[in-house]
Formats: sequence, structure tokens, C-alpha cells
Amino acid sequence: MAIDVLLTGFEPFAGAATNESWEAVRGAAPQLREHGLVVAAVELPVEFGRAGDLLAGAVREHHPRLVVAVGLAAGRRGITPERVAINVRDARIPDNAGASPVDEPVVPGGPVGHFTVLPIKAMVAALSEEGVPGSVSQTAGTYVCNDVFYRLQHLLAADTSLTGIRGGFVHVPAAEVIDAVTASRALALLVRVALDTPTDLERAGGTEH
Ligand code: PCA
Repeated sequence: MAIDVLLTGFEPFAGAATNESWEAVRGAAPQLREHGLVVAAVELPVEFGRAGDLLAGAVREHHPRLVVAVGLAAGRRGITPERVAINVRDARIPDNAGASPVDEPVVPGGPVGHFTVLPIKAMVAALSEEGVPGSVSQTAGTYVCNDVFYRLQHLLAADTSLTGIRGGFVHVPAAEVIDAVTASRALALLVRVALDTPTDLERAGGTEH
């Protein structure tokens, strides 16, 4: 059955008891259902390769209109829709299966990067209207979140049976920065903006260095 939205979050990692990304997804899904949307929510393992395999399987099973994968970026000050996934695995800490790849490709022979196809500027604008801190992020890192993001964008770009499915990645910060209730409300808002915005806003979302 084709559904409206597939959301994914991650299990805990690095010794934490919970992962804010899964808390946000768990809270956002029922809010979206209240808006009449058919939503699937999947908790992914923090494992290179296997997380992307499970996400790909869920995309094929559910054939959603929209896929938003969510991860925790503990050091960030707001909610950050990601602009680009890169074809690199470079792990500072082992994943939950003990793997620590260094300078390996996500997809051997794949392009250097894939851009999101979510309207990230419109999403950030919607956060700002709600008073929730957020900005466009120019990198999802080189750990499992980027791995999943790259696999998602590669799948959607390469498999013509999935043409028309839009997808991308959003990082949420630690609960001390944005609490779970606010994060789940914000995520539900971002999903609705993504569904309702076929063409992104033309406004700057760069970073000064
Ligand atoms: N954050 C990690 C992986 C899982 C998660 O929630 C990351 O940013 O790569």
C-alpha cells in the first residue's frame, strides 16, 4: 500500500539511554495521523550498512510520497535540515555493531554526493515562524546518519520504480537544547511543509566562515 510519509529515527548510541531522533519521530507520527496522513515510523540501528538496508526495505515496502530520516546531532543549537549527503564513511567512534570504517565509500562507485530533495529553506522558514531554532546544515557528518542519508538519496535517484518519492534528512539537537515535545511538534510541522511545498523558497541559507 502506498502511504503518505515514512519517518525514521535511530536507536540510542554512544552510551546514551535514548535517542532524541526516535523520540521526535514517535511523537510526530500521531500528530501527522491527526491530520489524516498515513504514516509509518521505523527505528533504525546505529550500524553502517544495515541501517541503510532497512531504510531501503521500508521505502520499497511502503512506497511513501515523502521520506524524512531523522538523527541526533548532539552539539547543534537547533533543528537542521541537511543539504547534502556525501559518499564517505569515516567513524570517530565505533557504530553499535563495533564497526569503525575510515575513508570508505557508502556506495562504491557512487557519485561524490547527493543533494536533498526536500524544500529545506521553506522548512527552516517554518521553524523560524514558530520560534524554534533551526538552520540549513551543509554537512550531515560522516557517521551513520550521513550513511543513511546517502543511501536514501542514492536509492531515490537511481531506482526508477521509486521516481516521484521525495526524501531527505533532518538532524535534531540534544533534549537540553530542544525538548522532546517541541522537537516532535517541529518535526510534524516540517513534514507538512515538505508535503505542501513542491518548489523551495529562493533565499540564502549559507554559513559564514
Ligand atoms: N546520530 C548519529 C547516528 C545516529 C544518530 O542519531 C549521526 O549523526 O551520524
